Amino acid sequence: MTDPTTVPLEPTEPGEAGAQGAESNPYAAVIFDLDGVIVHTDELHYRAWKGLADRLGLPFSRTDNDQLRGVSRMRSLELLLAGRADSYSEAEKVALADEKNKDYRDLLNELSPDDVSEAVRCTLWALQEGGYRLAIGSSSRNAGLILRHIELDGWFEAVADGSMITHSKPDPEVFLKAAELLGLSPAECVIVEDARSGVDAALAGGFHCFGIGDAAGHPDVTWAIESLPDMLAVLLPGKPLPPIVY
Ligand code: B16
Ligand code: MG
Repeated sequence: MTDPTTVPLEPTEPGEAGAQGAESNPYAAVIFDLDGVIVHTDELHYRAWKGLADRLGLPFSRTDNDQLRGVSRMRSLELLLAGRADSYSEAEKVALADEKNKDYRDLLNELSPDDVSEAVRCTLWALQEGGYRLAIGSSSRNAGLILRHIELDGWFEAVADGSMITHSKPDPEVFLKAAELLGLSPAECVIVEDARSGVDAALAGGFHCFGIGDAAGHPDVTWAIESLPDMLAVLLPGKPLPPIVY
């Protein structure tokens, strides 16, 4: 990960108070992206989109699926249809997106608490113990359902999802909504994202942002991390990594 000692923790507009045990920074809350950060649904999205593409006789690869991270459902459909998008009416496109979503929600039944890594559980536990408030900022309209399947719904004080916004990432709307639900300013919240469009959204909203996976390669991300517990070195400096709790 990026050495936190080389990344100045100087917010442009400091908040009033950091979390307990983190007096050296201004953050009171952590807003997590869901898909790709808390749980990996890429393969389930792939299977649902691939089924639709096959029925339409269109090519769709896992590499194509990677391009849809953080992208809204309707925008994802436009990308899948590519040059053929104009052959469908708006009503037909909505019906196609609904068809994919029905298959995807059926596939979500495969998700269980076992799909949440120990690294994720450990990080959430440590942040909560350290006094941070936790929230979700996800483009997915299925965020609530996913959280229920993985049984983490009780961990997040606020959940802003795709059903509450008109503009998807890279627009900052979903993160601003999460901050609003928490009653905090962007300077008091830090974002965790796996998609480059999500990092753009965070920065556009005035948030500092951890990038993991593909987002770690974003040139402007505040901190690039390899695994989720790496963020604890920044948010809970000097504290030993807690034991895995589940
Ligand atoms: P849905 P995130 C995003 O969630 C996914 O990364 C993206 O692949 C998906 O197209 C989008 O949600 C919309 O999802 O069809 O369930 O509404 O990464 O922002 O948590
Ligand atoms: Mg994501």
